[in-house]
Amino acid sequence: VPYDVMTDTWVKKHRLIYIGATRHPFILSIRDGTVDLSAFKRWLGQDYIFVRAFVPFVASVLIKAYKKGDESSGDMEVILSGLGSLNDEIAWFKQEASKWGVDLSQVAPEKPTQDYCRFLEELMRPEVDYTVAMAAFWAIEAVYQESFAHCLEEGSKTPTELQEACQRWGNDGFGRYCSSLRNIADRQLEKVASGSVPLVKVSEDAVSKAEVTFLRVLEYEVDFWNMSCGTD
Ligand code: HMH
Repeated sequence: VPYDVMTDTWVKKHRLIYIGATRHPFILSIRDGTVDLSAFKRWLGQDYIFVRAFVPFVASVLIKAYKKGDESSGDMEVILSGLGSLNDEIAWFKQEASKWGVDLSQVAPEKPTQDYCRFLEELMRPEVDYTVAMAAFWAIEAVYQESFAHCLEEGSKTPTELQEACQRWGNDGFGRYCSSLRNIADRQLEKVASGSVPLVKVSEDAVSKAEVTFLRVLEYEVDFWNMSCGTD
């Protein structure tokens, strides 16, 4: 019987909140074509602010991967490709904002955006374990991948003008990138859980910290969608 990797265990154990983050009413409204366009514009402006804060977070994960000194793992290449897509993403946000008449220089971060960005800043600290940071990184990307892929599935009625946005995170390439992040996180969790790295006590602590961090990501994602809907 194949056993679950740690991230599978978490997703099963915290299934309700996971569904809450990946099948949120905002996403369901995009999928069924009833989305309020003012909600989409609000999401666009706030997510631009989030993505700008996400870049230094990903850079901090890259530094942790480098410091680990395991060149053969390929972790740095995966993370670096993520930074590359974020470069495209920022350009896309600017282009999309001008298409919708959203002036990004005038968008102020709302409370859920501020809180989420502050959480990212905490995770950037050098004391934060690579395993914990990788678990957060995977969860953040996976929520968007699963959410937007749902809007592109057979039978969805996503409006044409929103399909490009859904493609950004819902495409197969992004799905494979999320699987790579997940594999890195699971390999790290497996290593620390089995005590195959030194300082077993500290490492076990990293596993529970990583799980708590995963849960916090899901909560921040739900708050972010709620804000976009205007239901926060
Ligand atoms: C809020 N979560 C939020 N924004 C994003 N762009 C992603 C995740 C994925 O990059």
